Amino acid sequence: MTVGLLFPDGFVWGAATAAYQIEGAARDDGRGPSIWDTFSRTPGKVYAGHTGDVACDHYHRYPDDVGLMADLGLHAYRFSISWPRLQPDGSGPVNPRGLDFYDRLVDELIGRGIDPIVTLYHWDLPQTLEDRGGWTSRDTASWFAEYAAAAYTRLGDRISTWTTLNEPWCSAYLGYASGIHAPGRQDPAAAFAAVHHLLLGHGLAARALRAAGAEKVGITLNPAAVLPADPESAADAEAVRVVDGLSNRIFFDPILAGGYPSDVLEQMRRFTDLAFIQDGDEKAIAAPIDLLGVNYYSPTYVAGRPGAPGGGLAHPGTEGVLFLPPAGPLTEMGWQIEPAGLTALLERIGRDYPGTPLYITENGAAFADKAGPDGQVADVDRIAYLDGHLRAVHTAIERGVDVRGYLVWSLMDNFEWAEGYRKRFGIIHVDYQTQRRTPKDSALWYRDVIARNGLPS
Ligand code: PNW
Repeated sequence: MTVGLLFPDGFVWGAATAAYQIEGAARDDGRGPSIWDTFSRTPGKVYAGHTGDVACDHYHRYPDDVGLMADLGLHAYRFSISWPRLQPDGSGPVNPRGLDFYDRLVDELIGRGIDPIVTLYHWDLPQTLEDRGGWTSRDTASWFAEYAAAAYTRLGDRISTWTTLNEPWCSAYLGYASGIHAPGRQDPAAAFAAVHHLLLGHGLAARALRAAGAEKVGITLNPAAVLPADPESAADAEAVRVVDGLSNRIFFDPILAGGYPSDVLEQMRRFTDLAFIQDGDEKAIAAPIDLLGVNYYSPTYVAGRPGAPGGGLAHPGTEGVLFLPPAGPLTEMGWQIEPAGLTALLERIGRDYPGTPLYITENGAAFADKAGPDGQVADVDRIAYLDGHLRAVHTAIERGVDVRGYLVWSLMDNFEWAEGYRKRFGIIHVDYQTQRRTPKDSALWYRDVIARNGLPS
C-alpha cells in the first residue's frame, strides 16, 4: 500500500467523547444532578428539549463501545469523568458506585490495549456547587482539586494522562456571559470571575495530581485561531490583539507564562474590580504541565471597525471589532472549514509558548449524514474534513511544532449541547431509537490512517 504522508513514530491516534454527551444513566447508581441536567430540562435551552438522560447509553454499553474502539485500532481514548457521579454533592464523600463505572471502563480499555486519557471536567458541574455560586465562587476551585485527588486515588494506578479542564473558554463565556450553555447566566463580570476560578481550579488540581504521583498532567483549551480580515491592515491587527487577548492569552499566559498579560487585565477591569485575583493565585495557576490539549474546529476572522458592536455576549470587551460571518464551505454547525487555521494556530502556540508537547484533543465536524437502512453513512464530507486537518497538523509538525497526537471528535454521534442530538459529529453512527452503532465510512477510513500511521498520497 502506498503511503503519502507519514506521521512521526509513536504518534498517538485516538478519539474523544465527554461524560454528559454519551453516558446517559443520569439517575443511576447515586449520580447527583449537574448543571447540564438542570439546563437541558429547562424548556427553551436545548434544541427540542433534548437531554442527556439516555444519550448513547454508554454507561451500560461501554464494553461494546470499547470493542468498537479496538476494531478501529485506536491507541488512545479521551473521555471525561462525571464529577457528580463521583461526588453527587460536589464535595465530601465519594460515591463508590460512581467510581466503579470508571474503574470498569479503564480496565476494559487497558485490556484492549487502549490508553485512557482522562478529562476531569467537561462542563458537568454538580448542581449543588452551582447553587453556591458555581465557577464565580472561589470555593469551586478548591472543591475541584479535592475531586481530582479523589479520582486519582482510585484510578491513578492505571491512568497515566490526566487533564483538568476541557475548554474553560466555553465554561466561562458560554456558561456565564452568553448563557447558551449551562448554567445559562448572562453577566460578563461573572464570566471573568469564572475564568479566574477555572484557572485556579486547574492549577490546584494539577498540583494535587502531581503530588499524588500522576505521570502526566495537562489541560485542554480551545484557542481561537484569530486571523485578520486584511493582513495588511493595522486596525485589523489591533482587532486580532484584542480578541486573542480575551480568548487565548487570558488562558495561555497564566498557565504557561507566569501570569495574566497587562492588556488583558486592563480589559477585564472595565467589567470587574478583579478582587477575585488574590496573592499567590498566579503562582498556583502556573503549576508545571506536561501536555497541552488543543481543540480546533474553525477559524475566526476579525477586522477593526470603530463603532462595531463586537462579538456579542460571548465576547465581552470586543467593542470596535467586527467578527466576519463564516465564509466558504461550512459544516452543519455553520462553522467555516479551514484547515490552514489549524496550522497557523499550532505554529503560533509552538512559537509563543514553546516547550510543552501538544495534542489535538478534538477536531472533527458535524455534517447532515444520511444513514442507509443498515445505519451505514457514506460521509465523504467528513473524510475530506479530517484528511484536510490531518494534513494541516502534518504541516505544523514539519515546521517544527511538537504535536504528539490527534484525537478525533467524536468517537460516536452524541448529545451536542445546546444543539441536542440533531448535530452528528461521530465517526460511528448512533441510531438513538435502537442504540445501534454503525461505523461510518469515515471510521473505516480513520482505521486505515491509523494502520499506516499516515495518509494516502
Ligand atoms: C467543543 N464555540 O465544544 C466541546 O469540547 C465538545 O464537547 C463539543 O461537542 C465539540 O466542541 C463540538 O461542538 C465547543 O461556540 C462548543 O466556539 C462551542 C464552541 C466551541 C467548542
